[in-house]
Amino acid sequence: MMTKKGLQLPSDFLWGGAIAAHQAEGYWDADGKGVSIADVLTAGSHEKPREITDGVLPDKNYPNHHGIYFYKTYKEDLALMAEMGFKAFRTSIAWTRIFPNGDDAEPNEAGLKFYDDMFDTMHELGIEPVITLNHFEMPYHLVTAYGGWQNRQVIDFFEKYARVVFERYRNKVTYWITHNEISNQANQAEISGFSDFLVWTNSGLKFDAETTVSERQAAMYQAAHNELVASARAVRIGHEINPDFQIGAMLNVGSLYPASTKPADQLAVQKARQQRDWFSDVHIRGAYPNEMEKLFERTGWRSDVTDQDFIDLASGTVDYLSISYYASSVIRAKQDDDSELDEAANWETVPNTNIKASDWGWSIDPQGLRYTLNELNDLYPDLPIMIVENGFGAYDELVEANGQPTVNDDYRIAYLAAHIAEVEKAIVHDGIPVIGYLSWGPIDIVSAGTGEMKKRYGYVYVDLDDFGEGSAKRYKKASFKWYQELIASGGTRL
Ligand code: BGP
Repeated sequence: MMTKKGLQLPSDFLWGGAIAAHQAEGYWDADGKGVSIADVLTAGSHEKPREITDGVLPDKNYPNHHGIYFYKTYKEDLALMAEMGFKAFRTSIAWTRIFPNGDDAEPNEAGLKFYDDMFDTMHELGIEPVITLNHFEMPYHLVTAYGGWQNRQVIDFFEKYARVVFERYRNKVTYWITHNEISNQANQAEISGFSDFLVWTNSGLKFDAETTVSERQAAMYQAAHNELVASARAVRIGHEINPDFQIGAMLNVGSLYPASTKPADQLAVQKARQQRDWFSDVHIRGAYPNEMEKLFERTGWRSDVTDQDFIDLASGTVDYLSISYYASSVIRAKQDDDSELDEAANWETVPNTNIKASDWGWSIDPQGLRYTLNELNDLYPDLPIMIVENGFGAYDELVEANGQPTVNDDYRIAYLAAHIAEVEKAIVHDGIPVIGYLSWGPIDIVSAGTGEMKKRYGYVYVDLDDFGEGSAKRYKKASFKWYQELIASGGTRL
């Protein structure tokens, strides 16, 4: 335990944690809730990707159906967060609790009431809600009947949903996020082994073996465009409903390094960065950057646009940028000479031999977080940044200590302490306006990527296995006390 003098953060710094409705709530069909795109995902594992099924089949295992039963336990769970001293807690509204099919004429009152009660509980506990509108939770019906986000009618359904919840919670929620990790979709085909999963969770798009790369790209960029227009319209409406709303964009931003000093690798990493940053450019500057317009001119990949779309994008810019940061990547040019290849696709990731990785292969790079915060601040100098996801997914072993079950999760404390130290340097030394740090999964939840329960991030252990079997009891891990003391010390007691 070290105390760092001089790294005192602002007293209104938002310490806390973040989850998503579909990974925690369970009760997937209770009180009028409809089926979401997360509800049709089977459990996977480290080795086996989650399967996207055609609706909910009786013979399959769907981990999002149980989550950690947060729908019924949120009061006790939030009390544990308050005990750690949380100033803020991020979760999402499950879109399907409000509009079960997405295109319903009227919202579901039982769903609205549930979040009323949850936000009231947070305020009673002195916790500021940070609320995501769309965290991999699109109504499944919008996929089967409309084709997901590639259909611009979905923009209208999202706008209606946003308006309903903004009006309902106008005095209960100040911090909003439109889409979770919007950057994790387009152009992922080339770089990520689980891109089918990301394209599904972000856009509701599913491709078969016959779909060509070009067809995939066209569908993904069109879907991303529609999501961005929907976000911008929601931001504008939100500000009309309550000018004090702080509405943010949310991007996954791993830091990106070139594999070598070869010029082709520099160009490759630059192109990879442009692929990452255009989403934030549209959200923050209200327009696509040049290189993306050129890409679309060359390829026709974003074909369904209207003049009004560009007016909407320009008039619905966000108040802050929120990010998830877990790991960094090393980028290498596939070919030194890219003349035979679109340069935007001439890159791939390679392992970083200088740093260690988690059991799931996610590199551990705390300095990369400071590096990335600096990059973002260079791009968007005055914009507040909220870190809304960072954490260490690990296998935990429940042991007895002083007659109580617990987990000695020193590895998690080490990861978090190292990352928070870099955040503090970014604030105090580099002058970057980081306004909050919400660690991912402060209570164990179902992993989004694999559907496993055993990939745990929490300060609180939840006694459930991958199949939802177990007592569901909550136990404090060693990291619980550590985070509690860290928050109480204003971030100095790392
Ligand atoms: C982000 C998602 C979260 C979360 C996190 C950790 O991409 O926004 O929903 O789950 O990653 O990923 P995983 O659960 O796969 O470990």
